[in-house]
Parts: sequence; C-alpha cells; structure tokens
Amino acid sequence: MRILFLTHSFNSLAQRLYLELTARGHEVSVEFDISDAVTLEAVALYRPDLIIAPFLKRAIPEAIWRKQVCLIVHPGIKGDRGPSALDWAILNGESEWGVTVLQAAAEMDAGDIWAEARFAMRAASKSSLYRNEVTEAAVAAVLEAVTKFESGDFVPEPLDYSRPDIRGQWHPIMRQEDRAIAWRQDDTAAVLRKIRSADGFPGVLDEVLGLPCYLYDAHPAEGLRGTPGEVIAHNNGAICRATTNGAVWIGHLKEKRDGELAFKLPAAMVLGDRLASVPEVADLPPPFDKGGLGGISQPPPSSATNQIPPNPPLSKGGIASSWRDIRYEEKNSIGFLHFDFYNGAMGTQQCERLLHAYLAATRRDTRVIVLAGGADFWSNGIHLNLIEAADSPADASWANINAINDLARAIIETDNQVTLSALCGNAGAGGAFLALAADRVVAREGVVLNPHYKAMGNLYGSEYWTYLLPRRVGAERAAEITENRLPVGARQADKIGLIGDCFAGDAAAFWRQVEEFAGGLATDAPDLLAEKRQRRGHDEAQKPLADYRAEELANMKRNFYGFDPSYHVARYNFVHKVPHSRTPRHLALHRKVGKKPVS
Ligand code: THG
Repeated sequence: MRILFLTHSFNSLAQRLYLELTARGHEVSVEFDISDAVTLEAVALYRPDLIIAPFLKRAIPEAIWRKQVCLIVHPGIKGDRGPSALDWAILNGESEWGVTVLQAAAEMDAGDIWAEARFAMRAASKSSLYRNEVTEAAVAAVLEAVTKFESGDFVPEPLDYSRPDIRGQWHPIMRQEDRAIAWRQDDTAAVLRKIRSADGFPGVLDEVLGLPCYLYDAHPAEGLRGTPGEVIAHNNGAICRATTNGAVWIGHLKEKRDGELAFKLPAAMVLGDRLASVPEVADLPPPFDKGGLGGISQPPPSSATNQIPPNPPLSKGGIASSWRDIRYEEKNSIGFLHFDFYNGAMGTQQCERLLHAYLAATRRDTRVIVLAGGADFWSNGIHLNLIEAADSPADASWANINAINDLARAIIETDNQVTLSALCGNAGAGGAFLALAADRVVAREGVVLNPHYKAMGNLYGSEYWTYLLPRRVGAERAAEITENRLPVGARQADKIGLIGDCFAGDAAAFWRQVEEFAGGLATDAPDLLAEKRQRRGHDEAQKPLADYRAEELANMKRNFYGFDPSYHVARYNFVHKVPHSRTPRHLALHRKVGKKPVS
C-alpha cells in the first residue's frame, strides 16, 4: 500500500512505524503538519491508500477524513481521549495502559476504533514509557489495523461508553496546576509521579532557590534527607531536593523566561551561583566499590595509578548518591558499563568521565566489556544543548567532538578485552558510530539507528566513522546510509552487517540474551583478541587511526568555524524546538520533482 504519515514530526515512534511498514513492503511517505493547505496538497500529490497519524497534535481537515480512512495513533486505552493521555495515566498511577488506533472524525479521538494494544505501566518518565511500552504497543496496534484495512471488510467499532470494554474517558489538556508539586506534602513517590508525567515535555513548573523553572529527569535519592523542598546537595550537575520522606535527584532544568530563549540544561548549570552554599556530594570513589559494583563516574585524581583501591573510603559523611549516570558491574568475567545520559546526549565532561570509567574497566581482570548505554538511549553523540549554551558554540563543539573521539579511540584500541556494544535503546549521529567502535554490536529488535550526521546542518561527522562504517558495510552502502539520512531498524542493520545480531523481546529479555552472547565471547576471548590485535595492526599499517581522525576533524573544523553557518542554524532550531516549516525532501516522496497533484 501507499501510506501517508501525517505527523507533527518524524519522532522515534514515527520512525519505528515507518521501518515496520516499509519492511512489510508498504511505501511510506511523510508530511509534517504545517498547515491544512499543505496537508491537503500532500494528499493530492501522493494519493495514498491509507493515512496514518503517528504523532499528530492538530485536527486532520474534514475534507480529508470524509474521503478516506485516517488512522490516529492515540497513547491511551479504548475510550481515552485528549491531548495529555500519557500524562494523566502516569499522574493517576494507572497500573495498566494502552495504545488505541482510531479513525479520525469530527470530534477529537471519538472516531471508530480499529485496534488496541495494552501494556503494564512502569515507574518511569513519560518519554521513557513512550519510547518503550507505547512504541511496542503502537507497532502491534498499527500493524493489526493495517491488516484489517487491507482485508477490505473490517468494520471498526464505534466509541460506545456503555460497552464494558471501553474504560477510558476524555481528559483535558494537563495544566501546570494539575501537577504542581506541594513540597511540604508530597512524598518521593508523588514528586516522581508529577515530574515523570511531564518529562520530556513540558516539565513541571516550580521554583528552585528562587528561580522559576521547569523540572526534568527525576530519580529517587536514597540515604539523603532534609527539610522538604530544600536543595540539600548537588552532584555531577544534578541537584537533590528533600521530600517529606526522602529526596529526589533532579538532573535537568529549564529556566522559565518570558521569551522563548530557554532550553533544558543540567540543573547545576541553570542555578549557577545560587548553588554556592549547597554541598556537593562526591560519588563513591572510583572504581568498583563493593566488590565490583558501584559508581565510577568521577575521573580519578591525577595521582591515580592503574591500581584499584582495595578498600575505598566512603564519600563525605557516608552519603551515597543512589542514582548515577555511569555505573559498572561485573558478572562472570564480563564487565558491564552503563551510561544513562539524559536524552543520550554526551557533553565534553560526560565523555571524559565515561572515558575514565571505561579505562578503569579495561584494567579489570575481565574478558569482555559490554558497553550498555542507557535504558532509553544508547547514545546520541555530542551534547547540542550544552554547545548552544556555551560562550563559543564552535569551541564547545570542537571540545566535545574531541572528547567523544578520545572515547571512541580508547574503545577501538582496547586489546585486553573483547568489546560489545549492546543497544537496548536507540542511537543516533555520533552515538551510532561510537557503538561501532566496539568489536561486536548487538541491538534490541525495536531499536532504531540513525547512523548519519547530515540532517544536523550538513555536519560531516567524526567518531572515526570513516574507518568504522565502511569496514562493516562496504564503501557503497556507507555512502548510501550517510546520504539517505533515513533511520535504520535493528533487523535491517543486522542484515546489512552494520551490527552483528539483534534480539527480540523487551529490555529484560534483551539483557538475558546479551549476557549469553557476552558469555560466548568470553569463552572465545583468547582467539578473538589475537584476531583483533592482528587486524588492528594491519589496519593501522594501512592507514593510522590518527589520519582518519585528522581528516574528519578538518571537515568538522569547517562545519564549526567556516563560512557556512548551516550547522549552527540547525543546532539552534533543534535546541529551541523551532517548528518545522516544511517536510524534508527525503521523507516526502510525494514532493520529489515531477510529481503533479491529481484533482
Ligand atoms: N480527528 C481528527 N484529527 C485528529 C484527531 C481526531 N488529529 C489528531 C488528534 N485526533 C489527536 N488527539 C487530540 C485530542 C485533543 C486535542 C488534540 C489532539 C486537543 N487539542 C486542543 C485544541 O485543539 O484546542 C489544544 C491542546 C493543546 O494546546 O495542545 O484538545 O480524532 N480529524
């Protein structure tokens, strides 16, 4: 079929559905919701068999839905309606939720129901639920609806609230008052629920140390107590605020400004001097406290040797910051390095901290290092928000790309362990290439990769991609992948050799399979390491890694400092969420030259 996506943006769900449908032989063209006139034009140009709205905030014009079936992907159970579906489900503490595919009609979300898929709720942010449970349910429901549509004789079910299986209801758009935190009354669970219901957008409006701002990226903080609402500590950019029965870490803030100039940044950066009197809690010292488990997110002091302190001292006052972005654990001679950075963005310091943690891991007596990334993202490369906030974005870009390159080089040059990138979450841009620095790459089946930079203002890219990509997929396919700017699904990535394997199931099933796979690598480690040393030596003799880096960075220098400001403009638009003014040509098949509208 010819399927047209009408969508606010090509977000992760739209990308995943695009991949699932094209993999089943459908042709998918995309049009962003710019205006009714543009939407009408897109439909006239493409003449789709079916219209799907994976992520649409505005009404589809009547002139379209009267004439043909338009399927809306709604992140709620049957009968649920309104623009804040998932927000309400989280705030109300629903234990089970779902995704409904319904037909567009005059009344918003009140059209006939084509399919529904359910899932158990998890204590996680809205965007985490969206990227995992909602996405998997949406894929199932959309594929079911598409099959029903193709059958030609399916009659969708009208929304009838008298039916017992229709348990949802209309919910209005959620306002800030609906989720405002009452610090003197709310316990940790309530605070987390409120912040999570609004994370990544719009955030919970609050005041921190006198500064009005939106809160994001909340985690429980064990072992810390204080006067409810008070900022009692900070660590690696995150702040810790006491609740009535504990405390929470808040990683990111967005200042509330009247102009549209503010964007999300690490909390400590937004607060600046306001934090002067707030104590910084040290991480538990590096690395591997408590028999191989624990935090290793702090670079060792300059005097540090390769040795691991046998009996690490406790941090200040014995305070343990329970949540860490970088964690390391060992199981049966396999080291797992987790790096869970907000939105997968890795700033210069995060790259440096991760490099230190990685190097510490390489000094352990292990056979395999698993680069586990984070729960929702493996990595998305350099940190565009931090770069945007810098006095010199060009200098900050340069520092960041060099820091991530240092990390990539350390992974490529590791010769004492077999390295495995295990992607439970998506990876994009530099993050996708960083994954390829490991000897082996595996991904969860639902993972979407975006191994290209071009969409960010024609950025050339680095992370040794000119070495890493062609050696996996060949020069021709490498050019295709980087030029096309399209997402690549894990299955497809496996088929073309971009990755080595992909595993079905949810996160838990994925990690079981990763452990088994890594166990196999551990068994074969002596042979694999001999092969790796030989290959690396051969590659280095052919063309030194330093040359790949120098060539890439020469291009990047032009992107950062040169005459053409495209990268700076694209980054500004990305960071400030400037609405799209048109659909990129590579997605809008119907706007390729030569297409004429049919009336
Ligand atoms: N029919 C048609 N078009 C649609 C839907 C539909 N487009 C997408 C839409 N469903 C998705 N669901 C909703 C439901 C409610 C609202 C928006 C999308 C809504 N919006 C407020 C408004 O338009 O005034 C404003 C909300 C806001 O400010 O974000 O209530 O079923 N044809």
